[in-house]
Amino acid sequence: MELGTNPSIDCEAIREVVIDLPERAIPICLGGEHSITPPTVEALAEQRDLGIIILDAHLDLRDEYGGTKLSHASASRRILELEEVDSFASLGIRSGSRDEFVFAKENDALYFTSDAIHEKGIDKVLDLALESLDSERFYISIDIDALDPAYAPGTGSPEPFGLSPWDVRQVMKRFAQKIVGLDVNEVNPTDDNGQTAILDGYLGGQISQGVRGSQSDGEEGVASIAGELRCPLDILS
Ligand SMILES: [Mn+2]
Repeated sequence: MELGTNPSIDCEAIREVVIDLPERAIPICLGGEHSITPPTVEALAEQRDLGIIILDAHLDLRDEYGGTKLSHASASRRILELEEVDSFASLGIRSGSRDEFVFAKENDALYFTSDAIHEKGIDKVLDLALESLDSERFYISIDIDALDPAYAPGTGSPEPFGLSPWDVRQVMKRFAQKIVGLDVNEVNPTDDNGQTAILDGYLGGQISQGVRGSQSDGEEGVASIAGELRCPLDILS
């Protein structure tokens, strides 16, 4: 489906489409704004227990932004308000207002900074996250600005000192067998020289093939994620 520019209409349209999907379907949503995530999560959470993993430079915990509660800057806040969601973590955080950090602390919103991922390594941080998240199935939302702007400059609010593509690929590999939905958002072609679009295509397209493969073929499918992403390097060598 293609969306317009009115968030309230679009959010309802997304919710209606996702809630009608068969349970075995894995919705993959390409944004567009990060405001595509809350209605997708809401629809999926009504059907099953699921944890939420957000990759983002920003906390997105503002109650409203730009005069709307459906802003990209409020995406995580809207998700945390859903009664069905009690398992949530965001990774790659390096930006937020004082109020957002206070809200996170007061509401036990789990987040890991990009500094923590750089210092501990992504696998250690994922171990810590999984210890706290009591879910078997996960929805993963990738705000492309979670990545360092050196890798993904084509986005509206770039923040330096971000994640590497290897970090993000490792998240996908660790969760491949548990993913029930995925989105990649906040890609802005007007600020891009093509490299952000390439990552967007890999994350939303090729990795989704690996996710599908991993859930139907077991470990072999998980390996296929790395296999497909290695292809360009294989060609170079
Ligand atoms: Mn962001």
